[in-house]
Amino acid sequence: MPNAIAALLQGLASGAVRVVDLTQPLSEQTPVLQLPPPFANTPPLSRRTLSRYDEAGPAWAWDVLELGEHTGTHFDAPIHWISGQEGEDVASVAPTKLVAPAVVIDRSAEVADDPGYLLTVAEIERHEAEHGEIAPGSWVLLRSGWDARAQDAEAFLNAGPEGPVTPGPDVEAARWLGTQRGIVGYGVETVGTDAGAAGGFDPPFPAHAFLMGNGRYGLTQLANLAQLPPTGALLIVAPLKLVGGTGSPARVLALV
Ligand code: 23J
Ligand code: MN
Repeated sequence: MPNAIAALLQGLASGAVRVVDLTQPLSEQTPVLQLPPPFANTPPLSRRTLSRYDEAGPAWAWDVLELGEHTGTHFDAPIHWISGQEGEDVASVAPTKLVAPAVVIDRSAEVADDPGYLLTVAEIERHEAEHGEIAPGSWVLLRSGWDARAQDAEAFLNAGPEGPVTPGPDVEAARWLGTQRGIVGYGVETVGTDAGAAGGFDPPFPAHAFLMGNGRYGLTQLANLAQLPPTGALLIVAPLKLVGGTGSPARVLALV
């Protein structure tokens, strides 16, 4: 296809190809993961002013940021987890992996009934029976409807007496995602790729353990997955090229 880029540009110009922003806005109000003691927690975004068209900078405004690598819509690199500690940091991720097809598993109806919904291997296989086998090199995205809560920290984190109640894969689905289809990674609308209850699973946080341990990536706090088809969208994931980084806030776009 000698004119593939020209065809894409024409599709963008005509509206036949749409750009969907899968990124949540990043502000001081963006909710962050809350781990129980004794674990350290990631800070939300905070900003300090350097200048505002004033004596510190007469014609310019700029700020200094403080935020976690895992604050807001973000990318998890393999070295984020102990199982992937010999793997890639964010800067080492090949750009071809950052432009890849997306498979969307929509379980928003199930999650509406059960916010602690666990995705199982049987459910992934049910999706494959309907939409075809997940192609190697794809992102798998779980559409849960959780993005509707993203502007309300309490509803988004959904902490109950037993800890957070949010959807995610069970242990065997996490193992499957890490090992069975050669996926690039797994992305979600919730604060982490693991279910809220996953700290009590064996292994703890299995999505992190099996994804990172197999060189796969994670994407969290995504928006607008409802606008994606089950297959056929193209994801563009842009984390900072942070040397030694375990993750990075990312702009995530889909071409539909
Ligand atoms: C550290 C420990 C547990 C979790 C996480 C980080 C994340 O969700 C993350 O942002 O990678 S669940
Ligand atoms: Mn993370």
